[in-house]
Amino acid sequence: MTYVLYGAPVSLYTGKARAYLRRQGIDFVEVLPGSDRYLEHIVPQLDRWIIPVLETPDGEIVQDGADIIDHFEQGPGHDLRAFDSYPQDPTLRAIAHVFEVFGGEGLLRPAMHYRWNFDDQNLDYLNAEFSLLVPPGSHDEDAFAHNSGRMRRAAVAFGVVPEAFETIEAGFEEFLDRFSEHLVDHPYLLGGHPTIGDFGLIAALWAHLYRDPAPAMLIKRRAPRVGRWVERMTTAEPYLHEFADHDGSLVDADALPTTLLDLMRYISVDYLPELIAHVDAANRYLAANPQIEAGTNGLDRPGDRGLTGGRGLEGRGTATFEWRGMELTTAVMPYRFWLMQKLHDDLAGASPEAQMRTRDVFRSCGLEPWLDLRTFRRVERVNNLEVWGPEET
Ligand SMILES: N[C@@H](CCC(=O)N[C@@H](CS)C(=O)NCC(=O)O)C(=O)O
Repeated sequence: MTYVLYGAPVSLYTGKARAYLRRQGIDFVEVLPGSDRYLEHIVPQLDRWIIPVLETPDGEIVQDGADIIDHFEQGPGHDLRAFDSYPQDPTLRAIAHVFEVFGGEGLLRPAMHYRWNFDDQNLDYLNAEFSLLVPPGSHDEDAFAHNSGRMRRAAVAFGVVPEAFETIEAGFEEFLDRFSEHLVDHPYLLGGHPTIGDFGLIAALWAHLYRDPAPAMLIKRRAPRVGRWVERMTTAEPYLHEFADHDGSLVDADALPTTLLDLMRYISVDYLPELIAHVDAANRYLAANPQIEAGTNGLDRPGDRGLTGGRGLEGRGTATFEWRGMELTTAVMPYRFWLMQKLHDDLAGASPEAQMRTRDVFRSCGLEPWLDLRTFRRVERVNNLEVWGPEET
């Protein structure tokens, strides 16, 4: 028996888990979510349709990209991986955590925009690719209309509205330029090997932005180095070329590359305002709903992932914030708090000196508030669902 990854080429979050397994040299096979095995064996255990899911050789089921990574980094698969994906240095580790959240969550806006608002270039491709999400033979126009309609509504919930299109594009081009600059001297975000920061970034950058026709062309034309990083992140063998002589070490936390600091500054503008607004909205919601029992998410359909359930912009579970000179309203996702807590927990375990140094770095990039954002109740994951923990005392 080997590991089985249930996922699909077109899925953003599958890409994170797949890149991790490949870079770490872990033996696995990928099985589609339209397969009998997924529908009859996995869905009943999770009580919802969601990818990625890892099935271990022991039959354990792990849902969620970050949990799949932690199965190897901190769990029973520890001996199988090739390198630490969490940097030992507390400052580098905190930075890696930021990019994990930004890559999977902050880059969702361009990922959804470039997928769903370029129909001339993308639609035939997406129609073909979406056939892999459903049981063989069941893909037709209606199935695609249904699934793509849901995804277009999800895009709106992430802030992809016509007034924002131009700003999303300008922002993503700036990101590509900054990341390209950084990749002149570094094969990966933090130096000689990938970290969870890279695995976060590859989520949006693989399935949507490097594979879908419209953004793929943009990356190839504007940012070939980013394209090569994507390829480097998605092969099993070393793919280093111009970095063949790199010693594989991570950057010096006391002398961080200015190109990395520039990327962090980018995140402070592009994503931090949203995260602050989401934490605020969640705290108001938690204050108004003290009846939610610890260990549950209080939703009618516990498998829903928005703060108040549902999938679209349904009024209550949203936050409105200033973003690049405009007002944006997006759906609040507790999953992001759970990822953010990992930074807080790790940093709390570091020495006072390391905490101070990290704070100085974050302050210099406008990211200091990230270190202090807390929801009144922690987000926990129980039975592969995000739930609220007890009230903090
Ligand atoms: N944070 C989650 C997110 C997973 C997720 O949103 N997966 C998408 C596909 S990329 C999905 O299964 N969506 C199903 C749906 O929305 O019904 C993870 O990494 O597992």
